[in-house]
Amino acid sequence: MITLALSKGRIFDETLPLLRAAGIELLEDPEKSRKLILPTSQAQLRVLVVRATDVPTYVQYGGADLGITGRDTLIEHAADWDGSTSAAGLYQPLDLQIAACRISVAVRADFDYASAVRQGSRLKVATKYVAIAREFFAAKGVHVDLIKLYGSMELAPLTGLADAIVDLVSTGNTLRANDLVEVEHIMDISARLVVNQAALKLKKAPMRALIDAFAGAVGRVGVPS
Ligand code: PRT
Ligand code: MG
Repeated sequence: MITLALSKGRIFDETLPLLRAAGIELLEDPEKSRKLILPTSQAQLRVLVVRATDVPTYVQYGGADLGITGRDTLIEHAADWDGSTSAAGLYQPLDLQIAACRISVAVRADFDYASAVRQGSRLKVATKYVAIAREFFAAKGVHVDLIKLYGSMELAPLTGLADAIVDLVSTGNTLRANDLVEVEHIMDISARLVVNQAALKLKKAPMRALIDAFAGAVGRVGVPS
């Protein structure tokens, strides 16, 4: 049996066409079913429905053989794990080119970011992506106080909680709707296939076949969101 960890929401929606292109159908609709382990049209493959931020953990410890998760989530997971940017036991063979976005710094339209950075002021930065933000501002030599949030980051500059946020941006509509402007593009993000290294050794043939099926599906479906 091979176990694939997925999270509901954005990544799930964009993964379904990839699975289909790889010849795999879910036998139950995860939006309707309360089951957290879903059978697929391939008897030897099942899907685990986990929280997005838990995907790397399941794969790292072997609770799942593979998983699909954002590069953002992978980097933060690795930093929590050992301070690195690549968690032990996690092999990352494939950029699936789905759930594409970027991670950026945004501020209120009336905040003079360039001057604040030039004058060496201490910047208050709110984010869910503490490791990515810390590394980015350290490399620029900008002093920051990081404030960890779990959602609705856009509120932080509007309420005076922070000067800036580090968050995912795709269309930019959310920033615009909240009178925020993007002032730095930190990195591009997309969903990655991650694989447990021990599982790859122990179940070599079926795991390789599945990874190859995903690789082929990316070529066929691979229109970035
Ligand atoms: O809610 P939970 O904590 O369980 O998980 P989650 O919120 O991390 O899951 P989900 O499904 O919302 O997102 C999972 C992954 O999708 C992220 O880790 C990214 O890798 C990827 N992704 C791609 C995005 C976006 N694009 C995106 N635009 N995740 C979130 N957003 C949000 C962004 O945070 C902002 O609030 O959408 C808003 C901006 O969108 P625009 O189009 O207005 O710019
Ligand atoms: Mg969410």
